[in-house]
Amino acid sequence: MAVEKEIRVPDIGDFEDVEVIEVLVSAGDAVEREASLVTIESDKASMEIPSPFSGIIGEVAVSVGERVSEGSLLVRITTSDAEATAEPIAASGDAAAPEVGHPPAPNGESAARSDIATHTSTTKAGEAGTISGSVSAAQPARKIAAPASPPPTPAPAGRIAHASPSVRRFARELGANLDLVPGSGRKGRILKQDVQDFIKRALQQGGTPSPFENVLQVAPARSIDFAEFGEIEITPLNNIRKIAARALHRSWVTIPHVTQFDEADITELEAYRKSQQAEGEKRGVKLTALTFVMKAVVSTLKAFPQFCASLDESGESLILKRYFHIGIAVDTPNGLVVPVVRNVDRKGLFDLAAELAEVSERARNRKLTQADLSGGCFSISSLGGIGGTAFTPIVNAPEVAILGVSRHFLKPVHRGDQFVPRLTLPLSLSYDHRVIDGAAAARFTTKLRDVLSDVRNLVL
Ligand code: CAO
Repeated sequence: MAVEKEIRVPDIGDFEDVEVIEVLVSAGDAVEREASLVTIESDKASMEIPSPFSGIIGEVAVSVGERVSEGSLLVRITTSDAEATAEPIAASGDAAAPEVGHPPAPNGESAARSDIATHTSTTKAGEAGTISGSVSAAQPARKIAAPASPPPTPAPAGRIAHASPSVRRFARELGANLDLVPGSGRKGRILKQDVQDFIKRALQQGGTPSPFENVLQVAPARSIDFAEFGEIEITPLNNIRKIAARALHRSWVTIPHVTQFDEADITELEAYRKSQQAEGEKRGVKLTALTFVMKAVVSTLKAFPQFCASLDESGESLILKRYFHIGIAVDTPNGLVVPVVRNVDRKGLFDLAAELAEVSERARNRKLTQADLSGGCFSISSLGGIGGTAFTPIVNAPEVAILGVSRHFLKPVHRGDQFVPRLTLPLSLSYDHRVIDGAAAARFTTKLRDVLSDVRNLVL
C-alpha cells in the first residue's frame, strides 16, 4: 500500500537558515532512494539532501532562494509500504525531523563517503571554499567543513565551473566538460538543464561531446580551382605529414597556447662546448648546443614539475611524470617527426649527443618505431642550425609545454661602463595555459636561462 511521507532537512550540524540553491525535483517525478532532492548552501559549504525513499514526489515545499534549517519540510513523497518500513531512519509515519545521533546505515554511509571523495577531489581552484557533500536523512548529516586555511585560490584563467555534486556527476556521466557549459543559475551556477542543453547543442553540431573537442564552429573551406589563376601541380601529402597535420591541428585548436620568450647567455657554455670538440671527435660524436639544452631543460623540469605533466582525459587532474623523456623535433625530407630520448637525466652529454645523432638519422631514414615516438614528457624544437630569432612552437599534446630554440647571436651587453659581446641563445617556451600560469612560465624560462648561463650546472 502506498503511503505519503514528508522529507525534511536532516541534522546539518551547525548550519541554520541556509539557502536553497537548487531544487532538483518537481511534483510527479519518480525518484530513487538516495536521489538528490535539493542543494543547500551556506557561506562555507554546499550539500545535497537525498531522498531516503524511492517513490513519486507529491509536493515540493521549497523553492530556490528560500532559507531552511533542520526540520524544514522539503517534499512530500508517495512511497510503497515496503519502502517505508525498509528505510532505516528514525523518522517514521509522517516523518518529522530526523533523529539526531542515529547510527548511520552502513550502505548510506559508504555511498555518502564515496560521494564526498569524488566531489572534493574534483573541486577546483576558485571553489576551494565550497566543499560539497551528500547528506542523507537516513543518518545525521555530516558537516563538511571548509578547509582550515581558506583563501579560495583565484581561478587561473577563465571561468571556473560552479555546479552542485549531482550536476557534476551528471556531466561526468555524459562526458560534458563543465568548464565549457554556460551556467544559467544564480551567479552563473550550472544547472542540470544547462548540461542537457550543452549536450543537445553538441549533438546537433554532429560531434561527440568530449571535453576539449567540438567547441569551435568554423565554416568549411571553400573549394577553389587554383588552375583558373595559373599553372599548378598537385602533390599528395605523405602519411607523416598527414599524421603530423592532424596532431598539430588538434593541439592548436584545443590548447590555449601562450609563448614566453627569453634569452640565455651561453658564452661560457659555447667556450666549454668548443673545448670538448677534440674529445667528441675521438668518440665520434658532435656535441651541439642542443645536447646542453636538453640537460638544462631536465634540470629546470625538476624544479617545475607541472611542466613535466599531462592533463588526464577528463581535464580534471594533472598527471605529473617522475621520468624525463624528452621529445626532439627532427626535420626530415618527409616532414616533421618527434622521437623521444628517454631518461635524459641519467645520461651524460656525449651519450646524449650520440643518441640524438642516431635517432635523427633513423628519423630521416624512416626507421623510427612507435616506441621511439611515444612516452615524451616535454619537447624541444631547435631551429638554431637553420636560422631565425624566435618562433612559437605548438605544444606536442598530451604534453603541456615545448621549448623552441633559435639561432644564437652576439649581443652587446652593458657591463660596468662598457658593452661586451655575449653569445645569446633565444628561447621560446609555448605552454598550455590551462595548466601553466604565465608567472610559472616566466619563472621556468628564468631558471632555464640561469642553468644555461652557468655551464657548471650542466657538467657537474
Ligand atoms: N644557434 C646557432 N647554431 C646552432 C644552433 C643554435 N641554436 N643549434 C645548432 N647549431 C649549429 C650546430 O652547431 C651545427 O653547426 P656545425 O654544422 O657548424 O657543426 C649546425 O647548426 C647544425 O646543427 P644540427 O641541426 O645538425 O644539430 P642540432 O643538434 O642542433 O639539431 C636536430 C639536431 C635533429 C634537432 C636538427 O637537425 C633538426 O632537425 N632541427 C629542425 C627541427 C625542426 O624542424 N623544428 C621545427 C618543428 S616545428 O615545425
